[in-house]
Amino acid sequence: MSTLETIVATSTPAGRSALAVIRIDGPLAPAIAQSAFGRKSTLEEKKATPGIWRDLHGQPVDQVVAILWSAERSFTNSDTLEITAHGNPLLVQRLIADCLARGCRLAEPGEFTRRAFLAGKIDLTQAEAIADLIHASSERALASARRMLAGELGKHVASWTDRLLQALAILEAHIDFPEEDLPVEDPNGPLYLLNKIASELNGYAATARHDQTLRSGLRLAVVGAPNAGKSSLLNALAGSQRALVSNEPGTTRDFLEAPVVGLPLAITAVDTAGLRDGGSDLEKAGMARSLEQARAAHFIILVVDSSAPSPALPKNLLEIIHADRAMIIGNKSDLAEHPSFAKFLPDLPRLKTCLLDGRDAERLRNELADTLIKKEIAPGAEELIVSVRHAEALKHAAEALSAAASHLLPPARTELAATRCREALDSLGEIVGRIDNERMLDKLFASFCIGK
Ligand SMILES: Nc1nc2c(ncn2[C@@H]2O[C@H](COP(=O)(O)OP(=O)(O)OP(=O)(O)O)[C@@H](O)[C@H]2O)c(=O)[nH]1
Ligand SMILES: [Mg+2]
Repeated sequence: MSTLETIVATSTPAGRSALAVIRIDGPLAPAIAQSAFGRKSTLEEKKATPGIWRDLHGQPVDQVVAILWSAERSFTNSDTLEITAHGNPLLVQRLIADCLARGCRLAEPGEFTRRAFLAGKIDLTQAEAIADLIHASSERALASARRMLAGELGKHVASWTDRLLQALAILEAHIDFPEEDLPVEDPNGPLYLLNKIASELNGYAATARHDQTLRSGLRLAVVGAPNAGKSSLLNALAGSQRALVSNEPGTTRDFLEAPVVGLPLAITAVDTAGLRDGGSDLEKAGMARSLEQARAAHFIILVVDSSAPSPALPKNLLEIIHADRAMIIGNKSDLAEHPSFAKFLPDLPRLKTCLLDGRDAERLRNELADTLIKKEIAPGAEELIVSVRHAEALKHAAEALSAAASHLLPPARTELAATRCREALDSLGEIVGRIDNERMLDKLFASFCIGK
């Protein structure tokens, strides 16, 4: 008899919905199914079975569809019962209460996934990817989570581990037979191998700079002189008439935000008050906010009326505009270009647009996305993004391997090198969860939803 407890939770969000899914996981699941359904034989495995759920007192609770998974085939490696009920919170509450009365306890956040991990069905990177998949708020975040869930990082870790074990075997042979020289010059020898793996690990660790971007998205500040077309640009990015547009300079007084549509990234664009010298106290307060937004943004779009003399922008704006995190939109391309435009901040990437209507909106979005990727502010489609937790372990492993490599240079201290290699192996093991650290697992799974 298994000592595992049987847990229960609703896997769908609280509130009213067409359907609600309740999961029961553990050794009591088949017996609960049988008793609640009042059938003589157990439910047929993996088959959706409709029936009336009756509580312990024989009272009907709801008409449900149940699917039973045996331990061998379930996600968690223990017997699982999935019930699809009507999505009324009262019904869900009664079903859960009945499961508790039948010996279940409420599941902790992420406990189903934790069971799958502890049973070895998935590694830790895949467990984390399930939470990321649920919380992803852009196509790119979804794609990255999907690749993680498919075990891509886990496969890399397995390959680094194999190659490292090969190098370690050579080092250990040398410790046992020190009279034989270490093949330090050999391009397939341990020195080259350790340096090569260290550089691969650092390469993957560097992708974590995009981890936060994928989780929280990017903020884009739209700044420039009054009347340049900032609000028209925000509307083009948002795909709706979010901001007021008028030929009166100083239309936008306060900043306003809108999500950028049509891109695989989660980007919030912020329209701001036009910046110029002077103005009323109210305008000045608006301009101070524009600068604040520009400072806090991941990227700045400086909108310029390309048909007019270049604007005299405040010094404190120019100070924060750098080619690595800003671009110029030369707007009003339907009008003749003013000769000063070509010479205005020539180091910045630029794009000319006409924002009178939607004609340039798509080109604008695509160019913006390309620039963000080129400037490494957003991840490209082909990148696997590791999390900050993965990156720390990768960097730690890479440091240990570089140290190991330096111990192999004459006079070789092979034992020290071998120790550092083992340290690197431990760090790689942490990524996929080959560790015995309950506290770390508690913290990690606590960020999951209940019912996952
Ligand atoms: N000819 C031309 N006019 C444009 C273009 N884009 C915007 N405008 C016009 O320029 C004026 C100012 O546009 P807005 O988008 O309100 O400019 P803004 O930079 O937000 O202005 P403030 O909020 O006042 O700082 C409006 O009359 C727009 O119709 C363009 O590409 N060509
Ligand atoms: Mg405006």
